[in-house]
Amino acid sequence: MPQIFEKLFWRRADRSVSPFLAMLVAFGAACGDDTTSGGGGSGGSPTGGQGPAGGGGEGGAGASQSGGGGAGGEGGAPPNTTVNCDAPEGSIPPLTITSLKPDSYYMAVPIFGATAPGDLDRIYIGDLTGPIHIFDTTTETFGPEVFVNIYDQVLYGGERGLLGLAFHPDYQENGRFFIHFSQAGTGNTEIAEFARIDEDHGNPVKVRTILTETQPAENHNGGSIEFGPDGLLYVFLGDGGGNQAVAQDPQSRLGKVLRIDVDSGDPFTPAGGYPGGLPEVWAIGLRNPWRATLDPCTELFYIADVGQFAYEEVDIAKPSDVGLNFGWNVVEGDGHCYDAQTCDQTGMTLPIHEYAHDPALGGAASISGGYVYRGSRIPSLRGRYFFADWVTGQMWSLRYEEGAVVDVIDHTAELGVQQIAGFAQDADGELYAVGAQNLFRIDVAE
Ligand SMILES: [Ca+2]
Repeated sequence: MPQIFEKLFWRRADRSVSPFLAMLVAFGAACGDDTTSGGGGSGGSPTGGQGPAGGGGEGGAGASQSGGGGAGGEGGAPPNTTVNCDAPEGSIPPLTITSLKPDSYYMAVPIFGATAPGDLDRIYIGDLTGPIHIFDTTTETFGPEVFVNIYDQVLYGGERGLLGLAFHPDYQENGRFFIHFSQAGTGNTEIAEFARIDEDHGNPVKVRTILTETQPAENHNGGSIEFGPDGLLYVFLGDGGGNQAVAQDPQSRLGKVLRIDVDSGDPFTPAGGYPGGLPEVWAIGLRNPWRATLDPCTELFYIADVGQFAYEEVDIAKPSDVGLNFGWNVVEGDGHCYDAQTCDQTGMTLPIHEYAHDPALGGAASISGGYVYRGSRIPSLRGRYFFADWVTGQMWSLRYEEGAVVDVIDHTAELGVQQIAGFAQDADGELYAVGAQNLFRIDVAE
């Protein structure tokens, strides 16, 4: 059976191939790729299949809003998530970052974590090379086996590989999940649907291809795929690394957010709505939205768009915002003209936050977007969006309220780690950083 083969292969690969993979990772880091792209070998992060605010969960169940979380369960199905949407409390204590991976468990290039709606004790960690690992947040253990491994369908290297994962809002009932990856052989973009075999295993043989897109270059493929609170799948694609101006062309899928309905149509029903665009185009003007996530409490998407030579940025959008233009490649970051001859910013939606590349840090940078903290262990962090820089090892958080960023905290001294590709958020809303062949949790310093 394919599943058994896959398990055997991975275990074997674990021993024999891992030094080679590790070398590739190290190579990617050292070369840093071009500073313009998504940070060499790994950039990346948690796509959070994150059950949007309880998905279909009726009544209290789904949600988030009360924080009481589990509460909703009376009699009905368990809640899809137990995040805590309460207001922050108290002042922020000294923080630390805790390494969770034992030496005995191997991950080649982990880049993000996702959760499955209704699965309250697990983070599914996406690895650029093809496997999806399981971390149990209750026992704090990995494995013992990978959930699924599609290494033989993936072209891995640089910014290519397994890039995104999203579990269907009704995953507990239907076992459907979706993976975004670079196709073996071509490196082209593919979004495919897969099916659960049992609680611990997905079938590596795909059910069907949802969409494919030709990639002109090896970089700027984007990454995250996320279900919105509307049950639609949002697909975040980069400009492809070729002609960057394509990000402004609504007739191309590159440099876009696509929105599709995977519950109807064959293979999907477009639900984009961008004026004059392909029917699946929902927003335009992105360079490389490597990680984008949904805050289940405010139902806002936080889109971290990797910049070119000078600025990294965080963009915001809510599902009802049809037709946004995030500016690339006319502008980079917060309105800095990139193509000065045509720097008309009319109608553009500029980022809520940017940071400049720091010459003192070598000038290279690549933002790794995270999540809004919605946990209970550190109440003072609630509502803060965390993000990091893959190249420089910096980490920050910010609070976005009533249309503006109210404060930004530089956590680098406490939480900074080199090569954080992305983040993860468990069902309780707690936050983890993913990268450097490890999984880290953000904790209160003892
Ligand atoms: Ca922009």
